Amino acid sequence: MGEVEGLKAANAGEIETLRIKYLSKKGEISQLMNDFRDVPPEQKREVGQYLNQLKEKTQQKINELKDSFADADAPSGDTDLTRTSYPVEMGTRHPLSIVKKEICDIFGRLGFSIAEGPEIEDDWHVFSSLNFAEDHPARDMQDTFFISHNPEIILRTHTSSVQTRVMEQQQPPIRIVCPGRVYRNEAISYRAHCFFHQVEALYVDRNVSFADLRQALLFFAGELFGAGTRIRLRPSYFPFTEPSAEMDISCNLCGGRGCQFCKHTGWVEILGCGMVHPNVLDNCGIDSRIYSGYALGMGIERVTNLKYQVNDLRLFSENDIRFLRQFESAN
Ligand code: 2U9
Repeated sequence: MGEVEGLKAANAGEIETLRIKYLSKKGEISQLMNDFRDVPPEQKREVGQYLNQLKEKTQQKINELKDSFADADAPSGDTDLTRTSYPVEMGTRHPLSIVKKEICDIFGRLGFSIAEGPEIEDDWHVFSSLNFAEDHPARDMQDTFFISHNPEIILRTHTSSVQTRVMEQQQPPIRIVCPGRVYRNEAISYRAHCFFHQVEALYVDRNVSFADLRQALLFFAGELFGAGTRIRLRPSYFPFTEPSAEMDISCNLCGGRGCQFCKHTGWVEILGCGMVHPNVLDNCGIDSRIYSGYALGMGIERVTNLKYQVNDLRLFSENDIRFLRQFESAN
């Protein structure tokens, strides 16, 4: 039993009862405060002082009572040590984080290490060093978010800028995987967003060939989508790779027979890739007469959509726990 000058309480619950009785909005002291307006003017000063002191002292005594029970670690008579604890809700990893880690781990097994860089970038690292022509549409304000024009500071539109930074600072062999958020000036819909996430990989060394790229891609597809996943490479164009290709995987929903998901082709597009353009190597201080390299890039949202059949991009950034909880078992 705790007692402080007339106020007694046997436990924390009783202290709260006292607090409510005296100090809550409808408590006795608050009532007195309300009646204060009827006090004649000549007594207001004295009664006011008295009321304030009464309120302060009561609060102080209640605090002292609380302190006298504060040794909560020592179990008192009314502590039930057998009572079950409150359930602690476990959080889950975000689906994009799950897939990003899976992709990076696969490249990790091929000897790639992770490299990261700034999201706010300059024109050189995002466009010029990567062989984008002066009038390339990606440089346009309609496609890229500008922070300033002179000097040109932008939000990166791909993580390739991380690779250009690494190449400027390091001579081959370079074997890096670059995950990160990128920004594009797009209207938000179920299939486009103004930011999304990429993983890109870069391997530069002597004698790196397209055959090395193809073998790495085959390994990657089998690890991410299951053994037996087939790949096909279609010719494509990117300013920073030559030759360039897009990779499809055999549809893992219908096993390649054709379904709505793969638009009855048996194949789904998954990433872009190619041999690093010699201009890009030279721009970053790597001698393209000695070294060659391959690079590839993919959108994490796209891979996640394919793996988990998510059909609205906006779900990834809305933080609706009914959506996020569905990935508990994938953690
Ligand atoms: C350096 C040189 C070359 C990275 C590459 C792609 C192909 C590609 C897209 C996939 C879908 C972007 O997320 S997406 O919209 N990317 O197709 N990316 S090759 O090539 C590089 C990177 C860095 C220095």
